[in-house]
Amino acid sequence: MRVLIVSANQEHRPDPVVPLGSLYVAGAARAAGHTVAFHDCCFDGPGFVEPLEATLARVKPEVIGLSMRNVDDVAWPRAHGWLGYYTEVMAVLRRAGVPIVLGGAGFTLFPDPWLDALGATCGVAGEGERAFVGILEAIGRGEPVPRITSVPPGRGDLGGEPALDLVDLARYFHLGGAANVQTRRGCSFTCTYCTYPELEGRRARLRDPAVVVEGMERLHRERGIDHFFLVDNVFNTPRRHAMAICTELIRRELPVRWTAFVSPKGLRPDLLRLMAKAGCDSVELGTDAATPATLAALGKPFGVDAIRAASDGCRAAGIRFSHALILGGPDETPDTLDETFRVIESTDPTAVVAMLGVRLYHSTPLGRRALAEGWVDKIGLEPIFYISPEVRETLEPWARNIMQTNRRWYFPGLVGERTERFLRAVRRQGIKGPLWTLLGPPR
Ligand code: B12
Ligand code: SF4
Repeated sequence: MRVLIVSANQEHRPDPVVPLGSLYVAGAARAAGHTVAFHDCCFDGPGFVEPLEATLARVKPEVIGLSMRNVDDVAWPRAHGWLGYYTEVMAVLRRAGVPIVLGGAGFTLFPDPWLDALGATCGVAGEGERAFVGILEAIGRGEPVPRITSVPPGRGDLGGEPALDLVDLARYFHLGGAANVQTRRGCSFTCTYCTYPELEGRRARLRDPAVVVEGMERLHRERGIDHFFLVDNVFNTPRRHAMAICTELIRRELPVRWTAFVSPKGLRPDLLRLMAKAGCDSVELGTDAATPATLAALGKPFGVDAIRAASDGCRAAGIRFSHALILGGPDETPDTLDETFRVIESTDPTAVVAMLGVRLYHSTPLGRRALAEGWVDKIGLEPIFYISPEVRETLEPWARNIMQTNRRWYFPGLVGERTERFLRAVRRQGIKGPLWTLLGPPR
């Protein structure tokens, strides 16, 4: 069957990111014997219609898969949603007159609302590799397909390879500063606002370290990629897997740098040293909050001591680190905001990336509580944020004040066009790795 997969994502903040998920799905469809073409809208901007029409005319697909990574930018108060844009993409795709299958993380979080809004044939909620191939087979046999194929979290197929040859990886590397790699899926923690367990399941599922590192080595050898972003939700759990990945990188003496998300929980100095030896030069700590009250309200599995220890461990290992924070959530008060600032500053991070308010999803404990207790009437495609009543009026001015006086504090919801232009210009100079490494004072 002739299949076209369209990656709609056009978000360039903080960087354009390789559409890894849809490439896994494309790889699975190709491995199942289908002829797969890929159309990437990422760099087409508002003029995306013409190139998309040209691809439809050239490929003449029998089935289209539309990948929807982002619903919005989760960046209050700016908070930009993508519903209008996806509607325009669908209007073009519909003209092909063939079945359209929706998928991706953004779709998985709101399958019914998306299908209602966009009127596609059907969608896959969850990991798409096996489910998409199943849908192609059913369509090929002329059988009806369910409106939503739900893949239970954690039950996807981790065996395949992403079809990286179908995208312009060099352009992503140049403008985004990294290529993506996934070494595992799943998270067993229970942070109250987080969608990751719904997207990836609660049990860690591991890729073979030798296969992961071999893929990195190939990209380095054949395409000169020397910086990777590990998209694993928490790289340092399970610890033995993280160590196995590092050991394999060291064994192959791969001269690459990489960045990963890590949790302060159990981030021990020996692992950090091994990560540094294996090429890790920066980590994003999923700190979220830094007072006992707000850490508890977000369900974080660690305390302030762990935040300090993790920060010290990064510094000792020579790894630059940022704290990712979510400010203004449950139990936030003016005092906890100030305390968070003090604690975070005392760890002397390279940078702080702080979201304001908590984007609500109906599948998370916090979203369910918000609906049950009447904090909000509805959670849907237009981003809606929980902000603690005690800081509702003061959160934004508090953050603006910090932004003006502290270079290393970065608020995606507030950042101005000037800073963004600067960061884009820096990227074009060939700087690799996450841009937050450039925010703080020179070291
Ligand atoms: C790593 C990551 C990042 C990294 C990316 C680094 C990089 N170089 O790639 C960074 C930190 C930069 C980042 C930034 C952002 N991110 Co992010 N990110 C993630 C994360 C943890 C993993 C994404 C990933 O690569 N997954 C691996 C692939 C294999 O999985 P997948 O894409 O989901 O694909 C599978 C399925 O979705 C499905 N599928 C995908 N496409 C298709 C197509 C079809 C047809 C079918 C059937 C199925 C299908 O099958 C795939 C394989 O199983 C997810 C959360 C998560 N756990 O998924 C959030 C997530 C995708 N990000 C999110 C957001 C919002 C953002 C930002 C907008 C935040 C911000 N303001 O900075 C930016 C946008 C960046 C951009 N340019 O798009 C949201 C999107 C939901 C939403 N509210 O919109 C998520 C879901 C997190 C969340 N809040 O719940 N992100
Ligand atoms: S915030 Fe991080 S540690 Fe917590 S559930 Fe989500 S992915 Fe897991």
